[in-house]
Amino acid sequence: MNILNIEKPIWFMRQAGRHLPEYRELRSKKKNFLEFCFDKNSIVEATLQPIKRYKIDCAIIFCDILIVPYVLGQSTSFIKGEGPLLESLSLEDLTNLNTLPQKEKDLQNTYKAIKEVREKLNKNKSLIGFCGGPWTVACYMINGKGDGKFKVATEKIKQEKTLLIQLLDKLVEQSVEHLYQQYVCGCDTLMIFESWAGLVPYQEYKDILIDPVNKIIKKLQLLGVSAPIILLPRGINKKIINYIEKVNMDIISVDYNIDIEWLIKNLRTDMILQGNLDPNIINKGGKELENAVNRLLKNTRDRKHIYCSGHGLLPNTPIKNVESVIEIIKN
Ligand code: 1CP
Repeated sequence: MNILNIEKPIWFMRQAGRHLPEYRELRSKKKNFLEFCFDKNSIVEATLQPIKRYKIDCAIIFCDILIVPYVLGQSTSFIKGEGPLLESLSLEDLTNLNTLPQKEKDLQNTYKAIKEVREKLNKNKSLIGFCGGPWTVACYMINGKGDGKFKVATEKIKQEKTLLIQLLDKLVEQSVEHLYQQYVCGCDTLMIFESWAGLVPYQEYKDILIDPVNKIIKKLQLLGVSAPIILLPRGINKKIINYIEKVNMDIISVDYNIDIEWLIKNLRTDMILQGNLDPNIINKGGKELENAVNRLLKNTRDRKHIYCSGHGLLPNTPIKNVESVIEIIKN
């Protein structure tokens, strides 16, 4: 069932992996992350683990936004304790990459896993497929690693914008293909993580953030995809109002730096929001967490809202804190 048809949906970003002991146990059976990420049985199990543990309404397929550069043939690895590391290539070389059939075969396991998860998952629960926003994926491809600043990538906006847009266009095509396959295999809701939107200067929003994502949405519509599309433009603060006006997503995911009370007051009432619980507060728990959840419930009581964290759960988040968020919202 897609997320919009669930009465009061609740899930957490990065609910699979990281904070769950059963995930760490499962993960320890495979040497490296990519091996795990393309193993059908591991994907099925990791995707379903949070659903088995918590009374949540959505499963998000276990994958990563960086499988797109991997499939394009940019050598990609995940270093324990450090994160992703991508082969150093010039922007021109990146724009000339083409899907490698051998690597595409790995992705077939993800699609097979989606079919199996859909069979195993209760029909009343949503299955979310996802990809990274073109800009966010380009940040990692150009920079080679995640350092939170992506200076090399942001400089390209000024220095080599034409080439950068060519790369974004390539990523649009790849993202459409990947999201479409996830949809065909059983994902009823799709999400685009534009995690590094906040690094783009406002005057460049149209070319770097808005047009590429709109192209993805438009192409999916032309392919007959009816799944609602959730978009997370992380870190753009008050510019989110303008962004929402220009981008054709169905649901806007609101990060935890945005004051949702302010947003609701300043936004048209028919826009569906998701978020925006602070993962740091979920991590801390106690009275502060209780207050935060109650504040969110109060602010969203007159509208359709998808209850979710404003960004990924932290690796050391206690299980009982996640349970207490669900408990307060469900009751
Ligand atoms: O060995 C391991 O277990 C590696 C840790 C890990 C995991 C569990 C990585 C490497 N990716 C994932 C899975 C993942 N990634 C999921 C599905 C499972 C879940 O629910 O946790 C999802 C939805 C993602 C999405 C993702 N990957 C984003 C977008 C969301 C966000 O957090 O902003 C981003 C930016 C990535 C890149 C990435 N992959 C892995 C890491 C450590 C990172 C972040 C690198 C950085 O800090 O810049």
